[in-house]
Amino acid sequence: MKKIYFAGSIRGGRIDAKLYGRLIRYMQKTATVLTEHIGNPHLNLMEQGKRDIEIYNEDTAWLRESDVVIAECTCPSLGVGYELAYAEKLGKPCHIFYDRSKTQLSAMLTGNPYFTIHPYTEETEIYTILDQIL
Ligand code: 6IA
Repeated sequence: MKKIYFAGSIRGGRIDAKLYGRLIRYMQKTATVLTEHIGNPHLNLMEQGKRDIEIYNEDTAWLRESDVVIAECTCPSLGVGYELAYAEKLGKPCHIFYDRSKTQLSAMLTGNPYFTIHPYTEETEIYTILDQIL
């Protein structure tokens, strides 16, 4: 099974947390998602259980272990942008999804031909493309 690093906003804002959860559950039917916590709508942003240095070390290790990176970028997140640049340096395939009716993606992503970018208008379009990726 392919190992997926799914990236979505955490401190950038949790407005799309439920969408992340649906995407993760869909991918888990045919792949291993290393970052399933991203879709947890109850993730407590104030919780100090894990130190940031541990989060960074764990996430960068998962990025190295992953076969493909899938990012939902409708809600802008510095962490997701950083992860995408990190994944590019590792040569991991990167697929970026965003709702074209809600946001304009950063030129630092759209201007980089390394990334495969999938603008969508309906959530159902994402699942069709995920089937091709997985
Ligand atoms: O800048 P952001 O927080 O929006 O960055 C989101 C991205 O960074 C996600 O794709 C995650 O892979 C990673 N990330 C950021 N915070 C965490 C985290 N925090 N746990 C795991 N990965 C994270 C736990 C909750 C924390 C706020 C206490």
